[in-house]
Amino acid sequence: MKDAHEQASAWTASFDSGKFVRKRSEFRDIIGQHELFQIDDGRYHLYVSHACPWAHRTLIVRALLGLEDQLTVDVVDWRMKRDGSWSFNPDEPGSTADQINDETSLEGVYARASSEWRKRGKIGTVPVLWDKVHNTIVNNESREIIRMLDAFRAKGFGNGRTLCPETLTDEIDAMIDANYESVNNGVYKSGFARTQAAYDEAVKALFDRLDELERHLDGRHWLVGEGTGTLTEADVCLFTTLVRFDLVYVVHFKCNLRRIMDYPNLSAFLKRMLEQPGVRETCNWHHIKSHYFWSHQNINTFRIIPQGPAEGAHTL
Ligand SMILES: N[C@@H](CCC(=O)N[C@@H](CS)C(=O)NCC(=O)O)C(=O)O
Repeated sequence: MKDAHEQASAWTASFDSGKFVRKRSEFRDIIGQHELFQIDDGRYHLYVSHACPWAHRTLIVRALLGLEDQLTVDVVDWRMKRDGSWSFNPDEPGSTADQINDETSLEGVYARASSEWRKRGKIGTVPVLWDKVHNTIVNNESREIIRMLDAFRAKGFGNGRTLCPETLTDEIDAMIDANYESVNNGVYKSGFARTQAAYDEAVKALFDRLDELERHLDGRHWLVGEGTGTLTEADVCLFTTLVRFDLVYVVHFKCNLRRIMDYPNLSAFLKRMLEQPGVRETCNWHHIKSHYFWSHQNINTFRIIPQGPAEGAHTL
């Protein structure tokens, strides 16, 4: 029991009356805002996990904006260590070595960026945006990273598309905010709750918001914009949670009032996103499923990875 307790508190940072409280991202520089971090050809690198919904956002935006040549990527092993840390394992299909810093763990990358990192006993999260010129971490907050990638367009990089048109920025931010605590973080609050009350509260907020989104998507293709809408960052941010829902969260995080496949409009939204060129290629089902069930031993003691859902029992 002590081990399980320690494991959870290392990577979740804290609990408040049994409620899961996510830690703050620590590296918050913005490319282009400071002369230290300019947008130069091929200068930046992403460290991601295919399992992680936050890191997945950055991979999707990279694909949709055609920034593959600009941003190199390394992928950690899907097995998160008991203390919540990530390592590199090039022998694992879908994972890579650390091709930039030749570290064996993401902790090593964080330590290069901050000499204090190891002393402070913190655990580094994915995604990480790395600057190859100054050999440091620019930012480790997914929402800020995807917004920065949009700015590459101004320097002529990528396919010229935007996922954050200026006229829609406020609407996009409001939509991302509205989904963050209830849905994106809500599934974790449900799964990691340590009291019945904390769990009940999280599940109610989660499904109330999914019900609202189901109604919101009636007659619309995308969350934000005129008419049927425009594909924006808000869709990407919702998608990475929805795409893990029937596969993992329903069982592992006890989010089982309904599945996404029980919501016609949310299911259609999921399919529509998966059909966008480049998006399906960013989804590694094996990493996603194995990671959660194997890594969170505090809520799945024997690390049994379920066989299902069978084809036809999910929306993917
Ligand atoms: N706020 C961060 C959250 C990132 C995050 O929590 N990533 C998880 C993986 S899903 C992680 O790396 N956890 C390791 C840990 O917390 O020890 C973001 O959106 O970028």
